[in-house]
Amino acid sequence: MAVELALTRRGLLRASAAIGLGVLPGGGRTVTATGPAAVATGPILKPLPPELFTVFGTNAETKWEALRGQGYHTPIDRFFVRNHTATPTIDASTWRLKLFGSGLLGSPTSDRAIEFSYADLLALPSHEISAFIECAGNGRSFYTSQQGQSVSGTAWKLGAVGVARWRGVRLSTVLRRAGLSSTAVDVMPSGLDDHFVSGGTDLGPVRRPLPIAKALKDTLLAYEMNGEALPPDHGFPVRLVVPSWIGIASIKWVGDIEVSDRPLASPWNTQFYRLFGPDQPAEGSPPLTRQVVKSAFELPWPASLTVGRTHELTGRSWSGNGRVRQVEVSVDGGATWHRARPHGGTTRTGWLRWRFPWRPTGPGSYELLVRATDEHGITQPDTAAYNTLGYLFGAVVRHPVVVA
Ligand SMILES: Nc1nc2c(c(=O)[nH]1)N[C@H]1C(S)=C(S)[C@@H](COP(=O)(O)O)O[C@H]1N2
Ligand SMILES: [Mo]
Repeated sequence: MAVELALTRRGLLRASAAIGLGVLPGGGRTVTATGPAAVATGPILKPLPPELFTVFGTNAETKWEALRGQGYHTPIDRFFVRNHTATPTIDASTWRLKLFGSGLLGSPTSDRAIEFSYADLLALPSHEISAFIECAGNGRSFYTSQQGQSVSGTAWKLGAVGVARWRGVRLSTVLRRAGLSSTAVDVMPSGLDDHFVSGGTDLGPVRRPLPIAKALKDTLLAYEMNGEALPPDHGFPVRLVVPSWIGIASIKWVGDIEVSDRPLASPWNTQFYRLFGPDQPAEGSPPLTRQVVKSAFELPWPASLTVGRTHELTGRSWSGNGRVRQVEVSVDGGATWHRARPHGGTTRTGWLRWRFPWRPTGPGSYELLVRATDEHGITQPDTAAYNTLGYLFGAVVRHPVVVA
């Protein structure tokens, strides 16, 4: 209880700090609907030192070697950021979460929405989970470098993923307090960041429908990350955390949530975040939901290791289907596989850390391979199913290493 109160107070202090930022001179950008935003110095506010991140425009990828020696959770200073536009600075004292739509009792319209303040949410029963957030496009560059296929989108390696401890209110709690109707089928959270403009078309705020079953199952409205108030880049004051699902489901800077008694649509479940291409259904796959099984070494890309000694290779594996059960490493291009040694446990929605001692036989160029199998017996394949937008690259990645 004491801890709870302390964290709440810290959250409010953070909120005050954000209010302070809101009055810095030079404000130009405004956040639609709920309040003013300060000018961002760049699309991402936190420092992005080159030893921790690779920057791609409005996005920053975690360098895997920066996770070596870190604990189970990805520290905030090295958690990847995926912004369609730019991190807004939101004033938590005037911010309101607004719920409306035909899936709520009385079908309130957006101008008569049910409102929750930041303090209202902090006062509701809180819940904490460990969960990864991973971009659907994580690993996208390997479609090209390993499979010779052309794809569009950010050329991530494997660093568009992180695991954090998220605390907040269950979305189910807020939906029920708002008067959830038994006829609701979809909810659609909408971000307060700038509208996303693609090919000259304003696609509106970043938003994506979420089926009511997933919304009620384990989705969180998070206001803390790793015990701190949610940082601006990760969705302050409140974001969704949709465990095991592709990152776009976890809408940041939530302003409103439409609750509907009929299926909802947005560009993020129609033109993006579905599989398109010759091997896919003509109209495209259904909207993507869960992530696939993946593994990564905590090594630079490429890595350099010294000859004549044993190196402790380390890494992490995760799956959108549940716990990772087994991890295997190959140092001979996939001819033979050896069990890696797990340490530290895992959860259904997090990852598993592992180690593998390796003594290179001599100097030269190597490719290190790692593959995981999850609790459903699903193992990473040798190739990933091609799709033009480069989503869900779950194949074994060949990590280049020079031994000298
Ligand atoms: N409002 C809003 N929510 C968003 C996004 C965004 O650009 N705007 N990006 C989404 C995508 S594509 C991903 S992968 C995750 C990234 O979360 P992170 O930046 O906290 O790592 O946020 C999602 N939520
Ligand atoms: Mo993403």
